[in-house]
Amino acid sequence: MKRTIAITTTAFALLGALSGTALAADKLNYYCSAQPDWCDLMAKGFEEATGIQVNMTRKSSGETMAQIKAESSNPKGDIWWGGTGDPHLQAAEEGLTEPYVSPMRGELHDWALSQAASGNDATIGIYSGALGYGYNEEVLQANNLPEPACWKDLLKPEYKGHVQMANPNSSGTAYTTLATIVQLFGEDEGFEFMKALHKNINQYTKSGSAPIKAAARGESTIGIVFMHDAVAQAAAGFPIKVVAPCEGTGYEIGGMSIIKGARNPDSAQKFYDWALTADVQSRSLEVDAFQVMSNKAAKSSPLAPDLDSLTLIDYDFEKYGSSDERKRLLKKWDDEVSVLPQ
Ligand code: S7P
Repeated sequence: MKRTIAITTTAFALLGALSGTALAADKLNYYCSAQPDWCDLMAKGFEEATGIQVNMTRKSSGETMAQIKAESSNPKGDIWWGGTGDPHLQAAEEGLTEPYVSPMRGELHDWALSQAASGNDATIGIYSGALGYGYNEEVLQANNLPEPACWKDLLKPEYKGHVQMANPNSSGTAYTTLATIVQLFGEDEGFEFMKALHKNINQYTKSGSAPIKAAARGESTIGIVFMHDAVAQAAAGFPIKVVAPCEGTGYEIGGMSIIKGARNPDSAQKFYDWALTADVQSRSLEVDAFQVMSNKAAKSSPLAPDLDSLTLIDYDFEKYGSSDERKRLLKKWDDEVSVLPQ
């Protein structure tokens, strides 16, 4: 009797393990840090292309990085797609993501591969876009404000309460802003800039693109965002003017990484290869995502900011994506900028 129970229990355990494997192969826990409609499009597109069931969590870049770190002893995510490259690089350095060399690499721009090299193959570039800002022309006129054209224009006292940006702890866009200003003006002057800018900020949002959405709706005037996110609002018909700051500007290389200890590693690799194809990357235009895509054959929109015509800084991704530097800059911003009265 005891033996029968033992055999039956073993059989059930085996059956459970096998069905667990079979089910696991059909799932993908997908963390997305790009704009929500693009995240949805990718999730549905992958389900349709493969039959693999996708469970999606959408959070900003810094928040996703924090979640992956918090879950590292019991990982729940399989793949992290989208969001600025700096936190992807930090995750790679901290051993939170898994090296993978995709057969799609030959189709990618050099900048996408150099991101992989910086992250020891535990991340890769999927798109690129320049930082800048946008403003609502109608709100600007209604408030008799001059048209800003440079980063330093945003410090003028007349813009008090008119500028919005995200919090660099949660948002990759805002961390790119902080790192850009430090690289453009040097650390001391850069932090003086951030302190002066703080006086004009009406709100630090959680999400990086929220400031330009608020400006589009007339709830704010100027939003510091990636230029492609400002172009998306203009393309949607809002009176948004896009500014490439006169001093020059930084840029992002958006990332994709497989999470270390992924429960569904095969699904994660399938998604990774699929997401690097030209056809899939070209679908970004369906949701007005105007970044430059990493597959050389992906289509681009005539509305997309032309990165070659901009004055871009030589953004040091290795340094500003390193764990120590990112933590140090964010702490300094928390301690010296965010606490100041406005
Ligand atoms: O998809 C648009 C975009 O601006 O969103 C990403 C961004 O990091 C997500 O928002 P957070 O700033 O809140 O992290 C960018 O990578 C991307 O270009």
